[in-house]
Amino acid sequence: MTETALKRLRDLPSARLLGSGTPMCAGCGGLEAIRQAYDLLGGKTVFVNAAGCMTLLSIYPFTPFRGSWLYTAMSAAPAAAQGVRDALDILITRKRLPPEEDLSVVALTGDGAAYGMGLSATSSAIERGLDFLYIVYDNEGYGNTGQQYSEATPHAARTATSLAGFGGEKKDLFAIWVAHKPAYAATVVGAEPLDLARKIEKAMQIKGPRLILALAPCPTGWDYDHKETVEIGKLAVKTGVWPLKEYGDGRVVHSKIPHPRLPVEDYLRRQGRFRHLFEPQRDAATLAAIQARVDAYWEGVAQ
Ligand SMILES: Cc1ncc(C[n+]2csc(CCOP(=O)(O)OP(=O)(O)O)c2C)c(N)n1
Ligand code: SF4
Ligand SMILES: [Mg+2]
Repeated sequence: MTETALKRLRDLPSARLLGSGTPMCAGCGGLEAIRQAYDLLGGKTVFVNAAGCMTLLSIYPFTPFRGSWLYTAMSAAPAAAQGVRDALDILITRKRLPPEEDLSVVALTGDGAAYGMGLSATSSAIERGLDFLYIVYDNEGYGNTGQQYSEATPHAARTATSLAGFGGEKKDLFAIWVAHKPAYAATVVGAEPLDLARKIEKAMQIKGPRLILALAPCPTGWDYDHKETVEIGKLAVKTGVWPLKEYGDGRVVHSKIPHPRLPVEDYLRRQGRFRHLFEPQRDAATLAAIQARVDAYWEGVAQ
């Protein structure tokens, strides 16, 4: 990269150079999770990456991935993953690629693609039994374009397109995957690295459609100090807002049950996107409704 190009990247507001000279926000929880996953997945992979923050990791002709990387439209990652998988299989059948040099196909998208624009393509890919791992970094909004509301945005969170801060409920993508009976599905967060690593390793042993759904605390979109990413990720788990669980062999098992479960306020009040629930006066009704929904979820879980 030329000095001029590097200078232009360094001068981007709120951007920090990481690794390959990539402009990403400091404290990005999505990057935290993906980096940990990549340490295990390694270079024998083809990453099929739909438009979003993580497409900024690769700036032509540079990429931090040791394997291959392919950029797709927001809705198309699972369809592109099918094409890549088919191409690899054809090469192996024609003996142009030794089976031991086969690559794992990994779709990588944000929540805007996974919960919304790409959901139809995802459903079809699972239905066809496509052998791929789908990693979603869920920063609960269209982060790359300024944190607009997505179908993963939690109720009452302020976004660029829901100023009053009251949208619908966050869509349950894990449940949608489970309804398709995939080979494997799991939720993770970068702040719980052992749980994340165990689930990635498990997913790597299985063939078929597999989901790793990572909550991705986002200092820029969620409006908090970037130093707090790990703390906020841990609070998402300790308050029960982000249940850590996995699906396989026809049943869902929780990998971590928070005991005692902290009040959801401990998580919400750390983030500017929920500030209107506390200032200028406390919105007790909305806070109670959010707590009640989390309580209801855990009441249905064998403790
Ligand atoms: C069909 C389409 N509409 C809009 C865009 C512009 N766009 C690029 S990235 C992005 C946000 C994607 O959100 P998400 O999938 O959650 O990833 P994040 O940006 O949060 O990493 C949008 C809207 C696009 N690339 N394609
Ligand atoms: S906007 Fe959020 S998800 Fe995107 S790079 Fe910045 S911290 Fe990461
Ligand atoms: Mg997003």
